[in-house]
Amino acid sequence: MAGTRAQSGEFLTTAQGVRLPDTDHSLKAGARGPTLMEDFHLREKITHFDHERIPERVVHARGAAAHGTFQSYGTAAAVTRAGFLAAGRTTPVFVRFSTVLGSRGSADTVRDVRGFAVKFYTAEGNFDLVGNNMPVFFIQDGIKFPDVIHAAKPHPDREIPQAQTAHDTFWDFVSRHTEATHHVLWAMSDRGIPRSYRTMEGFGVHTFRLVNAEGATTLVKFHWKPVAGVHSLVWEEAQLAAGVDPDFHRRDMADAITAGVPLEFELGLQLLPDTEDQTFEGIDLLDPTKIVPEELAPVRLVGKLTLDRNPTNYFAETEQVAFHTGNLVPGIEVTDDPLMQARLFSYLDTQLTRLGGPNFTQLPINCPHAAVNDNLRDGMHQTAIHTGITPYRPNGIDENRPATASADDGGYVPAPREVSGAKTRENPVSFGDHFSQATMFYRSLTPVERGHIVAAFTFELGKCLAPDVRERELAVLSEVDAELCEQVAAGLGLAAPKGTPAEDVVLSPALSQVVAEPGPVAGRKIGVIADAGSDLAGITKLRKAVERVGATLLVIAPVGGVLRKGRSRQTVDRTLLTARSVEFDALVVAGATTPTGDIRLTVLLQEAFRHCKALAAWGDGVKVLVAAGIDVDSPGVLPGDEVDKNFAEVLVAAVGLHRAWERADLVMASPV
Ligand code: HDE
Repeated sequence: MAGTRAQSGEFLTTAQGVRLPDTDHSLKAGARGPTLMEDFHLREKITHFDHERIPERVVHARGAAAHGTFQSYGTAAAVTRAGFLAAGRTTPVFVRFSTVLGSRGSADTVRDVRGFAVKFYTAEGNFDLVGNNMPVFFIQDGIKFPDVIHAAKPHPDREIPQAQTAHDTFWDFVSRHTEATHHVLWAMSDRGIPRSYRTMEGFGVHTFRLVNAEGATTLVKFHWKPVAGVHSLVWEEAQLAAGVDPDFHRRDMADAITAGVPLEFELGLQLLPDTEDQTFEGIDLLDPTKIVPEELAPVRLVGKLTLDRNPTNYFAETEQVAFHTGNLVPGIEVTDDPLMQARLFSYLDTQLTRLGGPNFTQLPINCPHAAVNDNLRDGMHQTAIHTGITPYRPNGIDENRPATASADDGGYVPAPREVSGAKTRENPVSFGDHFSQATMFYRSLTPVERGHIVAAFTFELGKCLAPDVRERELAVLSEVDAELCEQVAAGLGLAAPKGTPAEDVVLSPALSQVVAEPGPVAGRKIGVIADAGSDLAGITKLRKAVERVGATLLVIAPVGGVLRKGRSRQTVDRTLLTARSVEFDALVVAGATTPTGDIRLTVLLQEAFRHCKALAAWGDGVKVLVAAGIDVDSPGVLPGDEVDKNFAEVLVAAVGLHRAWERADLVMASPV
């Protein structure tokens, strides 16, 4: 087997299987002499190393992935004949999350769109749902993709800045290309800086077409709903994390899976009638800059995705996985969305460069679990040893095998559709509305979320050097919402232009991610600050309580090692040198902890306070909060006497609310 071959046997060998006595010294003419050309081991070792890298993805280069399963509820069986959505089916999956703009080694927490690509290894062949964590896109026609990406990537002269849109060329482009406005609003919202891959929604973006067993069609938008709720970082936290832990999201996912806390998402469908004009309630379903509000078309849950196994090898799996929007199974079809149509070409094409030829489907991670019997032959990196002499049809020598499959045999037979039209390069008129849904998105959010959008625009445009770029984007914002435009303009010290934003938009409260009731806390991290004098038995009690709900407790102490008190022991996970508040969803000071007067402790607590995270302390630990300048009467600050059931419950509920947003006005830097 290709996957295991390189690591079989007891001894270190060459690639040819010859056992090696020494891999640390090259073969030389004398200890101080020149290296000999005949050293085949040296040449093989260096040659292979020289070629270890493949081109990174032109977009979505930075990513992390996990294996898992998709369990169908069977609730979609009436609308699609896709076998993996039938009742009782479990399908293996591989999911890769990514940022879009950054290079492979860039930071996870930058402001960007996140990729959410799912490969279902179904019994009918691979189905790839190559989505994002935002439901709309910057462009309506795939022919513009090189333009938007060239504008968003680092400037070509100096290759600056890395992994972000806060620079002139991006804003130059989107301020002139106003169909991007809705997506830009999403990118500037909290959705651009997710807390974790487990707290992101996912979207297929385009409208797809489902076909059922009788041939009836339904249009559909795919959604992934995170069981953990939708939560984000705050901007300062995202910036800090990019330096403190550039692997923030991939570490979070891998650690949680290792700890037995899988990532969970439910697949949801918005079902829309397949009408002649392919619109719904006036919304053009072929326009990828538009959503269908959930209030108009509910998201029906049809199955659950559980990611519970880390890849064994990053390169072999996460790097070499090749997604393709054209990997479809019977019962799921594409529509004429011109963005999607271009993608159908791009995803196959890009692998030829990235994976070095046409045989990448033979890589273990890309191999379908369904039987493969194609007539594709030869090419770079062919690993199969095909038998027979008839890779063509029709053939008589092999009785015309392999046979073609009818729909009844499970063949992919598209639903027949009339297509006609004069050749033209133009958009339908309905694609001309660039602002109304951006307005809907902005106004549907809570004040704190709107404040984050204002701050994000003010930050990003503040990084643009060309005055006309800032002014033109303000003109765009004036068409979205006057308050938004005025606040950003004030932050930039510019006059706010007057626009004509839509006044009558119907809001969609489902777009907000602020919760009123505590949600699940599985996968969250709670840091407990302690020292040798602390109530270590209390920490044990708290650990049990938070682990019961799937969260992790980490002990932070002035120095490393093990804290001991009486019969209690606590291993130190982080020290004041290695801990930074961004790693934790809540901080707790253990009872009887002595304030160290260490500025790093003050910074740790103050940062968590600024970022509206839950802060708790019991017993004398409360004094540590006070010494760090924390007002213990503030919302989300939870002093207690000891670790009892109530203390733990109140803490878990506060983490479940994600943030004490009531504190936001007090502590978050205002954009203006
Ligand atoms: Fe992609 N996109 N894309 N994209 N995309 C790629 O394929 C492309 C678009 C998305 O984890 C590339 O194998 C074009 C929308 C994800 O491996 C490339 C257009 C959405 C990933 C490509 C789009 C996406 C990619 C780069 C406009 C959300 C990462 C490497 C017509 C619905 C998949 C690769 C992974 C990757 C092209 C637009 C999502 C070059 C031409 C819209 C999640 O083929």
